[in-house]
Amino acid sequence: MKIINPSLSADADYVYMKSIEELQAIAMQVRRDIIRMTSDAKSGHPGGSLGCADFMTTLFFNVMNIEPDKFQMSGRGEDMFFLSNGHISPVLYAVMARRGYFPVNELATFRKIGTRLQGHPSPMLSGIRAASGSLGQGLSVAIGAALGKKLDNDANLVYVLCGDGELQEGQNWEALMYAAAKKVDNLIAVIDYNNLQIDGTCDEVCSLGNLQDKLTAFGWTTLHVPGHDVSEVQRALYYAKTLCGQKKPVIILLKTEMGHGVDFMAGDNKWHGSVTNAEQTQQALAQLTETLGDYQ
Ligand SMILES: Cc1ncc(C[n+]2csc(CCOP(=O)(O)OP(=O)(O)O)c2C)c(N)n1
Repeated sequence: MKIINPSLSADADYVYMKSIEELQAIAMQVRRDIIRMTSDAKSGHPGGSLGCADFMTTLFFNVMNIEPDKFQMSGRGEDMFFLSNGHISPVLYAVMARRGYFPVNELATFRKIGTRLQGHPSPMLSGIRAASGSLGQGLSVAIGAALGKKLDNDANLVYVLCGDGELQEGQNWEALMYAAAKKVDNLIAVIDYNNLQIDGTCDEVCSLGNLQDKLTAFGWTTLHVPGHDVSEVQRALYYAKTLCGQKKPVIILLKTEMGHGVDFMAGDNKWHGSVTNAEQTQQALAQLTETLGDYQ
C-alpha cells in the first residue's frame, strides 16, 4: 500500500500511517535487530545504526511514498532513498526487512558469505539503488537522481542520509554548492549529526565549525531536529516536504546520539565499528524490548 503524507494528499484510500507508539515499537525492534545482527556476524557498525533507528523507521514507514513489493531500480513514480554513510547498513537492512522489502529472517545472513546483506549496501539487494560505504558520494548520487526526476516530470522526492564525519570528504562541498546553484528542490538531505566518528569527535578530527551557518551560506534551507523523538522527526520531515519546490534544496541536521537505546553504548564512539560480545549482547537486549518478534 502506498504511503502518502495525508497533509499532502486528498486520497484517503492511499493513506497508510503508523501511530507514534507503533513507530516507537518498530524502532525498538530495529535496535534489537541491529544488536543481534552485528554481534552474530562479529562485525559491523552498531553505534551509528542505533542512532539512526528512529529516523529511518519514521522515514520508511510514515514519510516516503514507496511500495516495497513493486521496487523498481529506476525509482520512477516513487520516492527514492540513498544511504551515503553505508557503514550503518544494519539499520537500513532492519528497517527494510520490517517494512517488507525482504523476509525478516534474512537478517540472520548479515555479513555472511554469499549474502545479499553485505557489510556495505549493494544493489544485489532489491531496494538498494547504489552501492555505498566509500564515504562522500551519496549526496552527489542523490542530486543526480533528483535531477533525473525533474527530467521525468516525476513529482516524487529523493532522500539521502549522510554522516557528519562524512562531511569531511571534499566531494560533499562540491555537491552542496551544485545543488543550490541548480535549484535542486526535490531533495531532502539529512545529516546524522552525532558529532562522533571513527577516531573521536568530529571537532577533534576536523571540526565542521558552525555547520548550520555553512549550509545556509551554501544556499540550503537548513533545519535542526532532535533525532530520537519520532513525533518531532515526523513533523520535521513533513515540514521539509512542504519546503520542496521552492527553488532551494533542504537539509536536516538530525541531532542523534551514537549507540542510543543501550546505556553502555550511548555517546561513545568506541561503538562506531565494534560489536558487543556475548555478555554485552545480553545486557543490550535486556534494555531493548522485543516488540515485533525477533528474526530467526
Ligand atoms: C572514502 C572513505 N574514507 C574513509 C572511510 C573509513 N570510514 C568509515 S566510517 C568513517 C567515519 C565516518 O564518520 P560518520 O560519518 O560521522 O559516521 P558515524 O561514526 O557517526 O557512524 C570512516 C572515516 C570510508 N568508509 N570511506
